[in-house]
Order: sequence, then structure tokens, then C-alpha cells
Amino acid sequence: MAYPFELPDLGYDHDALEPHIDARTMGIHHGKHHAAYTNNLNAALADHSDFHGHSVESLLSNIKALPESIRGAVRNNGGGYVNHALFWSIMTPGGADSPSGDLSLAIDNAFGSLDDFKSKFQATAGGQFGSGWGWLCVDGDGAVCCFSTANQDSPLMSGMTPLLGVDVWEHAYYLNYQNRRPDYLSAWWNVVNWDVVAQLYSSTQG
Ligand code: MN3
Repeated sequence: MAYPFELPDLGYDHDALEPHIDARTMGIHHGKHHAAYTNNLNAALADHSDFHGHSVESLLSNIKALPESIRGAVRNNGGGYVNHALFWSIMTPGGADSPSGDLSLAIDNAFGSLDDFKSKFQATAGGQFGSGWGWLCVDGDGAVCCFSTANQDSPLMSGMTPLLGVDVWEHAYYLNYQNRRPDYLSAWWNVVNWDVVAQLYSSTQG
């Protein structure tokens, strides 16, 4: 998909992730926050037709190629656009509650076990100061790695392919969990669809 970018459908109802993520949070998060990133990304690109044919992934992967006048807006809003699209897709109800196959092996190789990975991921996402995201990514060598980014910075900007991301901005959890980010992160595993994550991993393994 290229300019003009459209807000992707959730593909499920706002209450589908209850009780772990409440319907009101989902409605505001998708319908207001994600919609705003989408509109602001389009506004930033409106007068720059040279870039209208590019995917947001391509724009972010080559962020330094953008004119300085729109680089910050695309970094923030393009990042917000693509980060949330991934976030909704990996929380699709149903699916596997743990990884299998090649992804399971890659996680075991990198982190020791799934539980070790979850501990590291929660510590990393929980420790992100202020707003940002926690990530499981594939690096340039095809190995999986775990880190966090600030604000809406996308792993694509540093050559990583995100497989699993959790939004730790307060808007993602405050209505239901208030300041208890660790409780949100613990509950969040209940809504992760590992089938989708495994598919994304497979698509990176040429
Ligand atoms: Mn968000």
C-alpha cells in the first residue's frame, strides 16, 4: 500500500480482546490514535509526489533519503502507522498461544526458551522510559533479537524486520491498567496470535 494511506481494518470487534484489552481502549486506540497517524502521514506526504509510490516500509527503511522538511513527520507518523498495523494483526483472536516450528527454534537459540524470551521482552518493554514499543525482530543476519524503541520509532529504520511488537504508550493500557504497565504486559500474552508471528518469521527466511 502506498499514498494515500488508509487506516487498516482491525478485522475483529473492539471487545474481541476482552478482558485483557478493553473495548473502549481498542476503539480509541484504533479509531482515534491510529487514524491520526494515518492522516498526519498523508498530510506530510501530500506535497511530495516523488514519494507517493512507496510503501511505508520502504519510506522508513530509507528514512534518510527523505527531505529534512518531512523526515520527522514521516518517522513519527509513518512509524505510528506501521507499528499499529502490526500490533492489531498479531493480536487477532484465536491462533496459537505459543510459537512452533522454525520460530520456536530461533527463540530457543537466541533466548534459551520461550519463558526466557518472555521475561526479557517484558523487562525490555516494561523498562522503556516514557512512550515507545517493545520488539521481537529479525536482524540483517536472520537472527531474532529483542529491544525497545522510543516514541513511534520503527525497527525498519535500523534495518530490522519486526515480528512482534507491544505498544507501551499509556494510551494502550491506561483505562484498564492505569500505571500498572507490568500487569498489562503480563496479560498481553493472552491475546498474541503466534501463528501470525510465525508466518512473519517464515517470510523473512529466504
Ligand atoms: Mn498506540
